[in-house]
Amino acid sequence: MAPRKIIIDTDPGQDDAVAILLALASPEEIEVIGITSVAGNVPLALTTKNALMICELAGKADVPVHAGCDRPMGRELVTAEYVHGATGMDGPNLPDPTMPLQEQHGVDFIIDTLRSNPPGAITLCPLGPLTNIATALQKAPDIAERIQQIVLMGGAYFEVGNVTPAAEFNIYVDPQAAEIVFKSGVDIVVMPLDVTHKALVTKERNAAFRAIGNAAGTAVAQMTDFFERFDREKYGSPGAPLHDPCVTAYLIRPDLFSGRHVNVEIETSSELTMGMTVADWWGVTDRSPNATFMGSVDADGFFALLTERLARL
Ligand SMILES: [Ca+2]
Repeated sequence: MAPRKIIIDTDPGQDDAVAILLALASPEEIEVIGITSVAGNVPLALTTKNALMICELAGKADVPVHAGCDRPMGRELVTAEYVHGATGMDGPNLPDPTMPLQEQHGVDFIIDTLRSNPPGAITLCPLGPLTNIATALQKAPDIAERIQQIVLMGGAYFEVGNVTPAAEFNIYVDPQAAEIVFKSGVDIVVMPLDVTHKALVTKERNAAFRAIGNAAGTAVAQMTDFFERFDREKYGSPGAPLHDPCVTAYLIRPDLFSGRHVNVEIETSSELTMGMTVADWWGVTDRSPNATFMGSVDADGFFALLTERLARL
């Protein structure tokens, strides 16, 4: 089978970095035709720089990287340096990137790529706030039916919020964008906190990354060393969740994940629950299902896949 063509839309972010490395290490299953950056974990200038650094770390300086939107559609930008550090990717000491940033805006790259490929050929993989994807859908509504699938990290239901009591960070930062995406009619797969909080980097799993011995494995171990202190303190969990790599792992091994095809609506008006993903898990409404909302992951299988693939870089 030909590899799946994807655009990764991202706000790196240590866990974004791991997600991108996994994709770039898996050319049999995934062809990364471009990366678009968005403001989220840190401001756009930093997420863009980090995206370039990750490509170079993977030895893939030929992947086109495009800078996208620098702020949410309807709100002030909220960032998360308290989780990811001042650079957004604290931990390893990576060199400044030398590969070029593409001139074209990320949103236009998404639109042009979808229009110039056959319908159903391109999957979008958003790992941050949905600003670029929603802006593209708004600017070029014709692209919706050309998107094969959107596989995204965002939201939460049983785990509820990580940035407010009700909302997960990516959706909270740009709820208006999320609403546009979830109402787009595109086939959507969601990796919420319900899944990602089951993908914890324990000491043993991080030791396995370190033991790979290549630059990518070492950098991933150092990133995890940095951000796990936050989750240990906050949740008392045995390690940090690896949120975004669930998206790229799904493209390689969908069998590792299970969930339900349900209706998901985004709260955009209540300050108290702004950005909440209201997932009709129990089917208590007659609202039409619009997303496959994942609920669990085979964590051992997930980490075995990650370790095996990072060793290829
Ligand atoms: Ca992210």
